Amino acid sequence: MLVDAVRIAIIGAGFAGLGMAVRLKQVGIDDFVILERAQDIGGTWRDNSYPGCAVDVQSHLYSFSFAPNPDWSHVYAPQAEIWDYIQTIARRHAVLPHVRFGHEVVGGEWDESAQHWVLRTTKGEVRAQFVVSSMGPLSNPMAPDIPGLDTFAGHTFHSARWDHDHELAGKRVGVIGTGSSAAQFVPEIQPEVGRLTVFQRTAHWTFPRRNRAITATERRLYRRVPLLQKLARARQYLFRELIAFGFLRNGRSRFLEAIATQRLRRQVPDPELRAKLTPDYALGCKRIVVTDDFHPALASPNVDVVTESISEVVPEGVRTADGVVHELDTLILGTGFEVMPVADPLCGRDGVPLAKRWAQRRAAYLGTTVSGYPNYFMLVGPNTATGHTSVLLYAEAQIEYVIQCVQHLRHTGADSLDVRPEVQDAFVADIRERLKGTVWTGGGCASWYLDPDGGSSVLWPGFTWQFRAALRRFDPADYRLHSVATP
Ligand code: N01
Repeated sequence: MLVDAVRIAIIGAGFAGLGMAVRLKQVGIDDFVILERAQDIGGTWRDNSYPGCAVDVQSHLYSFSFAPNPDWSHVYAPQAEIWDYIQTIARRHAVLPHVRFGHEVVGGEWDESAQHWVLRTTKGEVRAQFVVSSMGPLSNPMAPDIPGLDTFAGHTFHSARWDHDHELAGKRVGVIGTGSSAAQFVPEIQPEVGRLTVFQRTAHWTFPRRNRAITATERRLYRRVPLLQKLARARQYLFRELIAFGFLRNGRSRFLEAIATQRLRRQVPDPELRAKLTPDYALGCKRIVVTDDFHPALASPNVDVVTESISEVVPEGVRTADGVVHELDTLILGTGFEVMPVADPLCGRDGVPLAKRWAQRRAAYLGTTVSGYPNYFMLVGPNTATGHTSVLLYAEAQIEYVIQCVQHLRHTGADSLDVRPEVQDAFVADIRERLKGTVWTGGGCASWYLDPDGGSSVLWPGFTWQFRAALRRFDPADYRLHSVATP
């Protein structure tokens, strides 16, 4: 069995993992590998290629501050361009030679005596002093738990694994789900399909997107005067931080809801359909769908929005609770993803896999380190998202924190650090307390943000600047340091 011994093993060559690699290179750390299960880099921006796939946070903000791109074609760049950006920065910073493709991490243990991780991958063993897990918070598509799904006689696929060889023109197409993904691909396929049946379990609040092309003059200016691009990014950042004000208190954002309701009235003239599309919970409770064309597409003559709950899938199509069978040729699942690190297979000091430890609720210190898992870091781990802004703001803060940890061990000569359990517990208790006063836990909705007990181990209950401030300075007092010589 192949044994690779490195200082740092990064799991996942998606946006965050590659960002980590670029920053390691920039600070002069070269002794690392990126273990990637697929045959190409890009993570979610490689896998999600459905029609209309694009970012719903402005691209100047949805990119790394240390790798600005003055050439974004649109305010909200399409998937191909984001994937290209990821590939460009990976090439420019020479991180591709570090990527081990086809290496899926299937398990791993912390070796206490040697003070390093032993990772088991599908291509052999990798030993590393540090592990940075950047497996993506939403990387594994989730099929809905609907009886009979595999009995469907037509063709089925998930939005995150779009079947581009499957012809939709003129077909009877069903879509399950009305979240951010469906809101992007439904307007694209609606004009071409014969009949579109959209199964909606919960109405989502939407918000204007107003995408536009960035002119050649603007791009030239951004190239010549980088400060202008920084200012554009700062403006977008501040605007999104303002939105967070509404989410951090448990009340209704009447102003934003009024904007969304007015728009729905303009876009959907039919009162019956409008009633179906009007949410009955506070805006922000579920992730807001940023779109201008989803509701107009649903109001098109060849579309039915079905709100009866689905009872089963049958060979002919989908049967709803009222007994109606909606006959279909193709069924597209826009049903979202497994949430976060439940997939993480590494075992800590006590031999318990993280996935098992977190079966009920995920817990980490600063969303980044986990007590009992020495030298283990997560990017976009628990409580590192707010849904209103760029997740890369969180990832970048974590990347810098990881670098500080690695450098601290080098300076002190210690081999490992492990967050003190009492520090982690106090942090998690504080997060839980602060979440109680937010729209996410009190806004009257069910969402993938929530844990079974009604709390959330996904969301950060504050502004992004608070998260960044919390991670700005690594405090050794939060950790126990070990070395082989002095256990
Ligand atoms: O998934 P979702 P998504 N029966 O989980 C429904 C990111 N993203 O792929 O609301 C019937 O939001 C479910 O219904 P309900 C972004 O973070 C980003 O759309 O649970 N329906 C819902 O309508 C986003 O939040 C971009 O009642 C079922 C839908 O399926 C995240 O990815 C673009 C069901 C799932 O919505 C996920 O978005 C796209 C069932 N059994 C996505 N199970 C950007 O632009 C689920 N549903 C960055």
